[in-house]
Amino acid sequence: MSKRDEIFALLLQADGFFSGQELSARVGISRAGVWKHIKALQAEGYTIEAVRNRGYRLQPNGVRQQEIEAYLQTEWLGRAYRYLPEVGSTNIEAKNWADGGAPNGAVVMADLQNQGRGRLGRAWSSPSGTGIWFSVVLRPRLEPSMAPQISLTTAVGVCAGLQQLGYNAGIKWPNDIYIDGRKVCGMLTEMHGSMESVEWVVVGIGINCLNKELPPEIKDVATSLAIARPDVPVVRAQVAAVIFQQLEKYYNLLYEQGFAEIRQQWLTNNITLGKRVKISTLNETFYGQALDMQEDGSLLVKKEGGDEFKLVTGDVFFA
Ligand code: BT5
Repeated sequence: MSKRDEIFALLLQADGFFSGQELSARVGISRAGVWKHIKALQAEGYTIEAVRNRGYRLQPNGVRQQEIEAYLQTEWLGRAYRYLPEVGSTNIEAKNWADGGAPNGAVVMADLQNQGRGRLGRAWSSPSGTGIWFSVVLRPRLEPSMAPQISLTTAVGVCAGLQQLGYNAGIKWPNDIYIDGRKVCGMLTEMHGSMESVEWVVVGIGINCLNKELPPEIKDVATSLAIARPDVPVVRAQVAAVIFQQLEKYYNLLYEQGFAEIRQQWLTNNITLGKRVKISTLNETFYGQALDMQEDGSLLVKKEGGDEFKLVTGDVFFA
């Protein structure tokens, strides 16, 4: 544990103020050194009061490992955990960690991504102090053709977690999570392996949590937990831990029982089927009605004019 993590852990455990003198003695650095780390934690977005003769008091409003662990009930997902205050993209960090031997279930979490990415190189807005931006390393025993199942399972897990927390979440094909007709969460799945077997899958998940406002370019199509339910206080570490648990549950189910039950859960919670949609693929754009999500994860669409179309990759808009 770094000195900063040690200081953080002591402040987290303290129920109230913790004296600067005792911090310096316990961690084995000068009081000026303690102050330097307090400033750095404040720069990470933590609210830490400093009061003469009383010491420091922390408001745990972040996503460091110790905060997550206070809520975490998983066996394997999120037990190996790396927190980075600022990063380009957690998917890139997780892919590097996966290549370097990260265990199944390892998580990279950031407070701020300055190069957050969506699919097809689109930007993902990930400001500090607002969301949970993380990537999970999975080492499933699956054939590469089953990768879409991982994405759909991820959607089922995140949706279940948000519902458990009291949000009216639903899944838009393939794996966006919506509340009240707006996107609250997106996912980016990347994979590495041979034709026969998957070596690792990195699932990147971004959930808007505390944002009271969203950037102009997405504010009409996106939402956050705080916007969706201003009456519910949002603790990001709790949101993350609940979602880790639901993800673990549904990945276990996928590995143990196959895709059929996951598909049922997806169907139960989807907001896509039966709707009039605009489909945009690399080659064409058309309107139709979403009919079914098939065993291979594709979306069956009845095109306006008659033909059925099997959508494997592309964007779906409600029309
Ligand atoms: C996605 O792409 O929805 C995948 C987003 C994955 C983000 C996570 S965060 C952790 C990990 N690290 C990364 O770098 N990425 C993953 P796509 O379906 O292509 O949607 C992208 C579109 O969503 C953008 O073009 C915007 O219109 C919109 N968008 C951008 N930021 C958003 C946000 N914070 N909330 C809702 N919508 C957003």
